Amino acid sequence: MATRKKIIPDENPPASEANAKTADLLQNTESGQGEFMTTNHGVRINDDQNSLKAGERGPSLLEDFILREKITHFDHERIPERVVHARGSAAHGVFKVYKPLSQYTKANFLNDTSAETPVFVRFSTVAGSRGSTDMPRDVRGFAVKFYTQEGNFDLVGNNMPVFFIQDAIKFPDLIHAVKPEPHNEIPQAASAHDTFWDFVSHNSEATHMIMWLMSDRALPRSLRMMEGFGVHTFRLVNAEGISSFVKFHWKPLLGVHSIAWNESQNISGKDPDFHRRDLWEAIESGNFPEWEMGVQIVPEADEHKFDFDLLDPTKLIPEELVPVIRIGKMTLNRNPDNFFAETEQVAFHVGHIVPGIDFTNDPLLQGRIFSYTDTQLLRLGGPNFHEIPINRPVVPVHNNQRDGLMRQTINKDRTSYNPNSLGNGCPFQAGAMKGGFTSYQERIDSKKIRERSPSFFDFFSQATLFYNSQSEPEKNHLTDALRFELSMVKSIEIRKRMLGILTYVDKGLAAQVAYGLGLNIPTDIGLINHGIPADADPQTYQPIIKEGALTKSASLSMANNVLDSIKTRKVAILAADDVNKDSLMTVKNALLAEGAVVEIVAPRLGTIRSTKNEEISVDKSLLTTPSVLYDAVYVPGGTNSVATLAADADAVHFLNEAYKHCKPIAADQDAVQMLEATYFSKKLPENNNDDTVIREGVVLGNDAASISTQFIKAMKMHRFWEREKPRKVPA
Ligand code: HDE
Repeated sequence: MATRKKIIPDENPPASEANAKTADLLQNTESGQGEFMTTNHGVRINDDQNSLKAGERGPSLLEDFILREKITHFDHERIPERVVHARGSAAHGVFKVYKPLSQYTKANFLNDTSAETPVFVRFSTVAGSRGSTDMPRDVRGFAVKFYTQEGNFDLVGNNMPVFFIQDAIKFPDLIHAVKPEPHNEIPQAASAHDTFWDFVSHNSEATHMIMWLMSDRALPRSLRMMEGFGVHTFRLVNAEGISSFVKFHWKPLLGVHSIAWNESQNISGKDPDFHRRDLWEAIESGNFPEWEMGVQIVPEADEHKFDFDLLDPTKLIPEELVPVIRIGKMTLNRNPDNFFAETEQVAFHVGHIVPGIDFTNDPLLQGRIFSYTDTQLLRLGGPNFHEIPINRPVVPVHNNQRDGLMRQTINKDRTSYNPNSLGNGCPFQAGAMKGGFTSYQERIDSKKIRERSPSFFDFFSQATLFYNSQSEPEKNHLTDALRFELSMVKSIEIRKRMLGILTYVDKGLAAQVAYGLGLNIPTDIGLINHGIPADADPQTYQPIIKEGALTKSASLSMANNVLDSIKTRKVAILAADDVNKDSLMTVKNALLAEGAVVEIVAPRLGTIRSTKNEEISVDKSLLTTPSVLYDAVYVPGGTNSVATLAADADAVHFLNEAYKHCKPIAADQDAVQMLEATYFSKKLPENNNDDTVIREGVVLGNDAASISTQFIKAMKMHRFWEREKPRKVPA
């Protein structure tokens, strides 16, 4: 019989044992393996498949408490989904700091290099409902709960470093605008509709974020291959009480990669759980996702040295101005045991900070501090959501809070107030010397006003910086995204207003988008919002480039990111009966040795035969698996295998689509018949007479070993976006 692990909340383990016990504490596992079924009150159930009836064919009886308990529980199994970030996936892991950061912060988990701080990380999309696709064009949430020895620290960030609005009071407007429209609840998980662009076109402070949202950053290849950002400027505070400003970053060790928009739309149909599955499978197979935590630190004295305001969440600090120092590593190494108990019930809160970390006066951050408790009260049903196992700290909780819905802790003491003498004054206030949290003593001497600082009123220069920093293919994608989204908007007035705004980012961009919309850039658009003189003429306006300001920032383009690994990339090997097994295995083994995931895809399931009559197991059939679920494709030789595939429309489509989405493709020379069946074969650039030919990511050769080498080289490049425009495939 399985033993039960029971949690007694006020008997949390001492600090030294806490790490080891975290997994147990967080799990409260009730697997039921080997146990008899009982009611919720522990009575053994004789039969749970037949309700109590008056006779074999008679009516069910009201006294059937087993039926009623089962159905009542079922009727109450749903809680309100998150108002934003409803669609999410999560994992457990650990964080380790590389070097003590005592110069900047006294936070223990950023100083103790021997500590493995447990974390729980939830990734999410923003606009869609809980059951929506993983693959919309959207921001991704990147929320990390650190269970530190000084209490929980939540870094509730996104995969983009800036935000749409500067002040929290605008958040409900932003979210009302992007969510499905209220009269018909259309469209699900998409920003391409009138209300969103209506809001954006009246809210030019969103322009920088719009550039990120229209870029490929909104289409991550994997949750494991995207950056994370704390967005706001926070404070670090050291033991002497000296504070520095800090921006938090997460840098994925697999690099930052995206997919094509057309691909993303297809995946939504073929596998709407694409990101969730990818994360789950990577962890199950031991390919633990890793990120390095980075910090950009700005001494307090340098607060006003930038040409933007550090408190403005629509601005980033270019890495050229303040480098990102990598200070530690996070590894996700365990999937949740139960989606609802952990991923759904986890409650993040930007206000969960520990000594050594503090807030700034960013008006967006300030509003969030209020919002997150409030939302959990509604979503998790009362003030005791911190007692749900996934939300509990690994250190003991002692205070005078009592009662409330669903209270778990059975407090045994008589006093629940402070000061007291009946309880010997317990629990004591720690005071700063014993690790009590003290707020940074920022001096404030000002009038109460409902206004924004003029230092927040440059809405375009960082949008221009972002656009200018993109590679040509990235710029093309951004233009196409804007054309797509604004074409879905029905109101011509909104489209025109957006063209006006884009003019202030880059005139060429605005002109290209205008062309796609069949519109001219309007001349009569003054900007409703701050940032541009009301009488500025979009036709003659030049973007503001401040003196000495950067014109490009390398880290803003994914093209400059890590391109040195094919670890966990998925490769399809297309094969049919009479395939050349030697080639197939040589390439497969070379890919596996580099850490790739390889699947044999054939016209049907079961096994296929090799030319030497050996059996080869098939992983997937063409019926269920499209090319959009893979990063690259290889076609081994074997006359009959190639002939079968060349005559199979699904196989030919597989290759055409992989080419369209700019993926590496490899084939044996004697599989060339298969390539010739494709649309793109005649469009390949000239053969450059290399032994193994690699042309815009298409590798063709006689020798499987050198095909492997070239194919792996091509896969490290991730995608060959430059083939996209001139050689577009109509698939
Ligand atoms: Fe959130 N946000 N947010 N947000 N947010 C929520 O909290 C809110 C903002 C972010 O995986 C909610 O538990 C306000 C910025 C993530 O569980 C809610 C404002 C950033 C998640 C809420 C913001 C975020 C949330 C909904 C403007 C990036 C998912 C359910 C002042 C730095 C966390 C919940 C998870 C979730 C409010 C702006 C990130 C309603 C009022 C900026 C990753 O409380």
